[in-house]
Amino acid sequence: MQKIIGPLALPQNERGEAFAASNIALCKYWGKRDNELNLPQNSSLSLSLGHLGTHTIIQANAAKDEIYLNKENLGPSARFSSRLIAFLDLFRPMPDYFFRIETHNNFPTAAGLASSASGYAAMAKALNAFFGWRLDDINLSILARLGSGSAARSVYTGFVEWHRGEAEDGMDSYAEQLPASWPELRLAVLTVSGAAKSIDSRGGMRRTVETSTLYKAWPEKATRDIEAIRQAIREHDFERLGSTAESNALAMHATMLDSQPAILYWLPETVSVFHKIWRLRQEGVPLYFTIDAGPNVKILLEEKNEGIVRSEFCEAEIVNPFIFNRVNHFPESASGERRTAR
Ligand code: 2P0
Repeated sequence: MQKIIGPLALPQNERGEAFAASNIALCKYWGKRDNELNLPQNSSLSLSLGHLGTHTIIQANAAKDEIYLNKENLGPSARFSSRLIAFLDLFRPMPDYFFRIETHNNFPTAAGLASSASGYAAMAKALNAFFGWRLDDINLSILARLGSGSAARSVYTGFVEWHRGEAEDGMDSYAEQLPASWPELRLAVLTVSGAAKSIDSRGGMRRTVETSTLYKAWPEKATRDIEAIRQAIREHDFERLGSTAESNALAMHATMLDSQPAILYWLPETVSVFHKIWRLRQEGVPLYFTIDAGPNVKILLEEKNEGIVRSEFCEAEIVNPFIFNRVNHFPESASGERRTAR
């Protein structure tokens, strides 16, 4: 940590403010080689979720940390707060220094999007603005990773690769934006259930690494897939992109199913969506899916097929991952650190 921010010091500004977009991995991060530093077993590659993400404001506070999530004042014992407070402890200039955090997700929590990804990326950026560290994106990505692995990728927009790295201290495990744009690409977020998961990603990953015999094959599969996805992005080859992402997601879930006890995040409705996508594909509509540690499905599609997706999946929210340069994410908020909204 000190390698990045130097000795702990008081903030240079009255407040820090930032936005970070959520992301969905096309080649997944599943399994850690270091549970403290969130160092992954394999590199991963994601697509950002356009205007969907987290906006965070940090200020100093007297007496205690105060944390507001979507305008609700959470107590210190809430799970969200205790995890965030542990992260903030890394940056506290002295033990009796406290923060006031206001964080707001502009996507429904029930949508099953990874709020820790955009949440810790926005937090790292807001801390950077508050303390006046002037960190570059690579160092911000390392800080965000300490809060949540997938947050390393949410520091950026568009296509992002998080390098696994080799170093024990994690200084080479950070994300970078790929120099690529794909304006016709769309992602449809399909909420199957907003119910809480039986096991969170962190616990699910740990159990998979410790007990799944299939997991041995995962890092090699992910390495092959990430190369195929990079090539598909370079060539704008939608079928290759979609089929590799779908296969990668299914392989990740196969390792979960092979865990002891088995982990199954899917609901019957999830599987029905898979069948519907496969049927539509057989009928000539190029749609592919990916799915994280939950029951909700994300559909990869091209702009020309938006109409079909809207009529077949009327509850889907379609996002344009490359729209971030045209959207004012939080019109009600004051100006501040908005580097993702450039
Ligand atoms: C991903 N997921 O690549 C994978 C795919 C879920 C399935 O990253 O323990 O919340 O905070 O590092 O980042 C979710 O795990 O886990 C995740 P921690 P995180 O997006």
